[in-house]
Amino acid sequence: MPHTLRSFLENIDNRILNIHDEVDPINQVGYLCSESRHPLMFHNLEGFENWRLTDILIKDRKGQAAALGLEKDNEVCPFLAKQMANGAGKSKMVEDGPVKEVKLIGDDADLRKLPIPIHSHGDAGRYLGSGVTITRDPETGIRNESILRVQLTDDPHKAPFWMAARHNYQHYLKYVEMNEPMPMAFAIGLHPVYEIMSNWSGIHKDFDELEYAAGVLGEEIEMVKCETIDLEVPAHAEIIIEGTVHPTERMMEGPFGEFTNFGFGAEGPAPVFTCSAITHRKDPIFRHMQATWFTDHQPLITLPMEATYYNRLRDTQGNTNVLDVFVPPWASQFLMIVQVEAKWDGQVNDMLMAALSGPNLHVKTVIAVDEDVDIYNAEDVLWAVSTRVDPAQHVNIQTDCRLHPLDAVIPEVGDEYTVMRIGGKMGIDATKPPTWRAEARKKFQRVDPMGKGDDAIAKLLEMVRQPV
Ligand SMILES: [Mn+2]
Repeated sequence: MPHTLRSFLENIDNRILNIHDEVDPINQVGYLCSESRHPLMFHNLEGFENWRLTDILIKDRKGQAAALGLEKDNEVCPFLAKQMANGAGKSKMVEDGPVKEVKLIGDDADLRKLPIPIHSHGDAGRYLGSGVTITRDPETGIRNESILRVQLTDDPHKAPFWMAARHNYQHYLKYVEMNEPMPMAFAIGLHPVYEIMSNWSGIHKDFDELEYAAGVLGEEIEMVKCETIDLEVPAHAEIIIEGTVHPTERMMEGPFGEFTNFGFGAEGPAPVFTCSAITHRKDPIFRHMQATWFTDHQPLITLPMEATYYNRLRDTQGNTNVLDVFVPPWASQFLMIVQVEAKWDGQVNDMLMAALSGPNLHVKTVIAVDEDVDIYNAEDVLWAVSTRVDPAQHVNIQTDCRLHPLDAVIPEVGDEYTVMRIGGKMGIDATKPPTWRAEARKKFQRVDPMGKGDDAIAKLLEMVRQPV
């Protein structure tokens, strides 16, 4: 059985909060998703009969572990890193698939009829933030996927979108050069591993992100031909939106509340998607991704980042004992915490520089901590920063680096289609002296409260730890 959104929902069935009350998806879903600690399924969408909407599937390590078929939280990053190091899988063409059960072509393909929410107060309109965006390189024939933000308008078929500087953008520039419309499709509602890997930013000369995800899952992904454009899309998606992007057409796009928690930073004239077909399942589930603070939006991007950096940083100086990497969702993806056990002096600083110049533009601050610090716990990490850092020795600041286009505090440099920013990056070494200087390292050993390790007090321990 292929890995689909539905197979994943079945796996986490006992964790899903099913909401049968009527909810207005356009105006009410955003806050509910943003506040939820549970995977959500809305069964009763006002104005959208027959549709369901789901979100908050992989917000925490528990959901991520479920997507990867794992038991423990701290297996997530090392496991994904290992699967990614094994390389990409394959895709195969099939004649038909469930996503073709309903076909809306031409005038019937009205984007406004999908239960696409408004994410935040101040947004320019309803936004599709959960479409895996598919384009193909006109020279190499290799597809690319990413997840872009797409704004609905009063026109049923026109949707300006923000062309972030990713591989899809490079395809677009080639079509602009040829002065031809670019075929583009959005796949909504896939198994989360396909959504996660669509946000991977590495180089891929002979495979695409969907095939990479198929490798992680150990399957071949089945693709079907589009109805109105020359492109292949996942056969088991819930919804496919097909269309083209004209090389010179522009509409105003934004503002849009982003993962930074700001609504500004990339708004302006933007390329326009013209929808020519929508296909979907008979009883479609709209997979939403709410773009505000600490929702699925963050881990969708940070998971492949964490795994990529885990592999990359272990390679520093040929062999660095990196234990885990965490890009905390509460820090809007710009901060990375690396848990490491360094053997030699200088090893942590080299590793920090490798982290600061990695494949993702997000990483602005990197904090290195030891094996005795819980990297998922902000208080513990800040304890290490507070007690194991001499700012004069252990903070490394670089200038004139390229940073994420949505990092609004960083100065902007001009470009016609997208936003570029140049500014500083910082590495903080909050680790103890390395293991080869055992005496110096000992001074930074944490003390344990008396009684720790005594099984006789386990029950009392549970009691005192209860939230008030
Ligand atoms: Mn790519």
